[in-house]
Amino acid sequence: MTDRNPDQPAVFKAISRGLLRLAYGAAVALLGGCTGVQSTFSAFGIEAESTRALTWGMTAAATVITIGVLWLAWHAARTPAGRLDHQGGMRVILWLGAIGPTVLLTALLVSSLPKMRTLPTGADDLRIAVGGEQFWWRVRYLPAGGQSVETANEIRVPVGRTVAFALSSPDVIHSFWIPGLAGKVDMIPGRTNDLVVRATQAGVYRGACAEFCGLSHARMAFDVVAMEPADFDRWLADAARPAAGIDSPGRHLFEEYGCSGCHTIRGHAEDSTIGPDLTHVGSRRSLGAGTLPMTRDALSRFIRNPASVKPGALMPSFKDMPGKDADAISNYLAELR
Ligand code: HEC
Ligand SMILES: [Cu+2]
Repeated sequence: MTDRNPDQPAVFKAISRGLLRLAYGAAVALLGGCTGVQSTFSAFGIEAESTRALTWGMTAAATVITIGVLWLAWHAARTPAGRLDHQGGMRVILWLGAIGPTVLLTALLVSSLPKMRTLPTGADDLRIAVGGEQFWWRVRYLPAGGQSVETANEIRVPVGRTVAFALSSPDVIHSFWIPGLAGKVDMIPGRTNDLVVRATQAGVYRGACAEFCGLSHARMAFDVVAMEPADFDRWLADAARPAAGIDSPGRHLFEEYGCSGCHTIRGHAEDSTIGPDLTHVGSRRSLGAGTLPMTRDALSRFIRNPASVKPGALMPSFKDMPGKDADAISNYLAELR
């Protein structure tokens, strides 16, 4: 090592001040995105909770290691020439370059292996089949011993019970992701992937498609409602019922415009399952897979021109439909609760 440079401490101070500011700025920017309905950090399921714990653990370890290495560099640069020898350097490499990482990575592997096991499921557990479609979600509840119930674009789960999702796709690859509940699982045409979860906290969260699947991939989200088990049972029993006996102009227009050629409204129109089931569409929190809030205005807008809010949506537009017809249909659909 050459003679100590008298300017070095000033340079180091400037560098460390710069690094601190950078770290602070990055932390503020990053942590700002860490809360909310669609965040791994707002965990409401045991899988996401253990992922979060692992993330914090790894972040803490990385911070300690970074500070240690910076300290070592600082120490080496400040030590007068001749005081550091080759053997000391080799010892540092042996401990910090070989033994340390081996111990650390082994500990990390051992502690994360149990978390990678899927939860055990029993015959009594609720199964929910979810199909990723361009660009919406077909959701079928298959309660043990009960009748199956089809809905769309919203998923409800009971808190504290094990739920097994069966994930598939009829068209392209989608990815099912509820960040607060569990990791992503791909939905692949021709096969069924399982995802077993257990929610720990009631609340309203959000999931999204996490694999580019076409023009409106970014408009393919869904609301996730974790409910107390008794509330969930009541809700599922309600959802299983056919639509109420409404007799409004909108109901006839729904037939006349051919909407029933693609949509099922159980009890009113049972023709087709090409598009989302609309039996209780009015009770959903959002419209068009998380694209718009569920209001009558949004319904009218969506019906006349789906592509204006969802480019590439596989529902034809009804641009020539008079506004009053669209409103009548919207009123009818909003009443389907
Ligand atoms: C050719 C089939 C087809 C026809 C006909 C059709 N739709 Fe659709 N509809 C779809 C598809 C596919 C979607 C899903 C679009 C998306 O979100 O990407 C959809 C979505 C919807 C939604 C949103 C559902 C939700 O869960 O948010 C409503 C409401 C709707 N359609 C109403 C209608 C009405 C009213 C008509 C008749 C005027 C109609 N549709 C005609 C295929 C069709
Ligand atoms: Cu998708």
